[in-house]
Amino acid sequence: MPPRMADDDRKRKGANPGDPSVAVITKTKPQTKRPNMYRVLILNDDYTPMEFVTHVLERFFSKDHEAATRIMLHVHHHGIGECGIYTYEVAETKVTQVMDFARKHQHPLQCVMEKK
Ligand code: TYC
Repeated sequence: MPPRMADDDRKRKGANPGDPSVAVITKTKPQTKRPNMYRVLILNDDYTPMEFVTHVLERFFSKDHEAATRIMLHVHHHGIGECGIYTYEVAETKVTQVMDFARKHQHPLQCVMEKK
């Protein structure tokens, strides 16, 4: 003799996984993954003119003159500083633009990116 069940349990017993009469509702994962972000940094050196670095920050990182000067002086005093945070391809483009521009003007300014 099968063991006696409560009414609720007996009702639930009817349909089982694999039973074609059972509609399975699958939860789809919300597609809200954030992209990896990359910090673009400039490095200090002894030769690149301060005004050139300030200009680079205005031209390629859309900083106003005050913000650009503040970042340039931070790099001058601390050796390295953040220009902005971007997705991989944007960060890569910024680094290339800065390096090409510095080379064109024969300045040793270095620009790198690092994963956040
Ligand atoms: N140290 C440079 C100078 O005295 C100025 C400078 C600032 C250079 C920031 C690079 O990323 C830099 N002329």
